[in-house]
Amino acid sequence: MSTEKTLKGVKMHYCVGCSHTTVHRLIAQLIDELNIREKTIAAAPVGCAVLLYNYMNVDVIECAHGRVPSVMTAIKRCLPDRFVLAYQGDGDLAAIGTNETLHTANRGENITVVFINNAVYGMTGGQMAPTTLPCQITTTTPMGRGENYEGAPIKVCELLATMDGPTYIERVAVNNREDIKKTKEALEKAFQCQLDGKGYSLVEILSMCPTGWRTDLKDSLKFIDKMKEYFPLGVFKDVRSKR
Ligand SMILES: Cc1ncc(C[n+]2csc(CCOP(=O)(O)OP(=O)(O)O)c2C)c(N)n1
Repeated sequence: MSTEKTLKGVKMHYCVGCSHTTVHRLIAQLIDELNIREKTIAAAPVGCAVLLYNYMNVDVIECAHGRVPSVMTAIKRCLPDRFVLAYQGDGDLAAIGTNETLHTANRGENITVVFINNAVYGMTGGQMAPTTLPCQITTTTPMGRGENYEGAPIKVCELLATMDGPTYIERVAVNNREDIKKTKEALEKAFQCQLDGKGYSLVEILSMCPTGWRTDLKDSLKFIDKMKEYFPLGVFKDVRSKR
């Protein structure tokens, strides 16, 4: 095994306060700690993390918007010994890719999904996402998201936990040191779930997007607390001991 580190020493393009940076770092640390760099294939989504391959020293495949779970299903089935990591935003996973997400989870594919919930479409300018909070102002909901018109936010963990297929589903956040620690622990459980051949795992991470939210860093941290009221943190499904 090479001793080369997973995180490349290059400047990232993400905005100040964006949580993609933190999550990339946690993932890269874990890949190094678990010594799986050479067997990892990551999927980059369409969204702000589209340039993931610039930052991680692993094989990365670029997928069409929302199609990450289907591409990763194919890769894992053809190369079952590889560690397959799906990385997706909320627009990618829960809007254009809802269908793929539901069926991949329902089939219990042995893949790991990292789901970045920042409550907006970041890359395209802060439009409403399926996870945008009620009353939240975005560029496409200038009066605030109205539940009667735009519908209520989709709770992905709760939804997937109703299915028999998934093995491990947890929601975490990265807005303070304690939550970042818990996020790493959740990611490790999800990674190990796949490495042990136990099936589908998903970790949803409540993430900051100060640019898309039009907030400063202080208010962005407060907004995560608001997100936690609607999207409670915790484990929604864990049947690892039964598989
Ligand atoms: C088929 C297709 N439809 C729409 C787009 C435009 N598009 C690019 S990124 C994006 C949304 C990304 O939002 P999200 O998945 O939440 O990721 P984030 O940028 O917030 O990290 C959209 C709609 C596209 N590239 N391809």
